[in-house]
Amino acid sequence: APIEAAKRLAAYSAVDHHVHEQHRVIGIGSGSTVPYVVERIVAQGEDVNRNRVFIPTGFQSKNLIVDAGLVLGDIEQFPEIDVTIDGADEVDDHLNCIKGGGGCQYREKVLAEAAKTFILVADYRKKSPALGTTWSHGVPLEIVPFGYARCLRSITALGATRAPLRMAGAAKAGPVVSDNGNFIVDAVFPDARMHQPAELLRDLKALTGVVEVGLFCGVAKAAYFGNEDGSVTIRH
Ligand code: DER
Repeated sequence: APIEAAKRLAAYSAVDHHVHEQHRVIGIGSGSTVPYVVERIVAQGEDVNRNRVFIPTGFQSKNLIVDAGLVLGDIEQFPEIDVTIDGADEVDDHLNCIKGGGGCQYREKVLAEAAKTFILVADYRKKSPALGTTWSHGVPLEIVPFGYARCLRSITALGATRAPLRMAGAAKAGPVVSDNGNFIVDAVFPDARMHQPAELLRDLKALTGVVEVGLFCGVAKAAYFGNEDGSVTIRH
């Protein structure tokens, strides 16, 4: 499938450029692209991986590391990360990105900020001139359950046209609960706000009850996109 091949391309290229012998504390993100990151790191061999620890960004990320036979590390023990590699839902020309499609944006942002180098990997669908162009599901937010109705009202007052709780769907009656025990909200804002992500991030973070926002601005050092034609686009 072209999209899976593009994910693998991006992931392999990012690992080959940014994960070398001297990189020993490695942050692993969430989603369906990062399994190819782990695959490429495992292929570097047991000798180099024996001296590394891998920090997860949630339940799925942790199981990726454990299932690959890599050494699991805790961010409290390894607060300085050499390189974190993670996926994204949409990336603009300035490397601002929407993250949180998988509801892991809180721990993802902790690991992104803890890393000397934070790298995004994605297939061609995520490459965009401005946020909100290809990703129409809004900005994923993590909010505390206590007082969530008031919090939703404050998000709407900020200009969100829709701010529904992310529901678990058929899997379970009721809302999705994050790895941190909070609710996820997908807040849709008009393009004018999405095109100024740093300002929107600042306004959202100021709201009582908002724990974290799936807007990463000025964090990524580079983004690797796998293309349909088998080429890789690297944005710095
Ligand atoms: O939730 C996230 O931010 C993840 O990184 C995810 O959105 C990436 O999606 P992917 O499955 O396309 O890699």
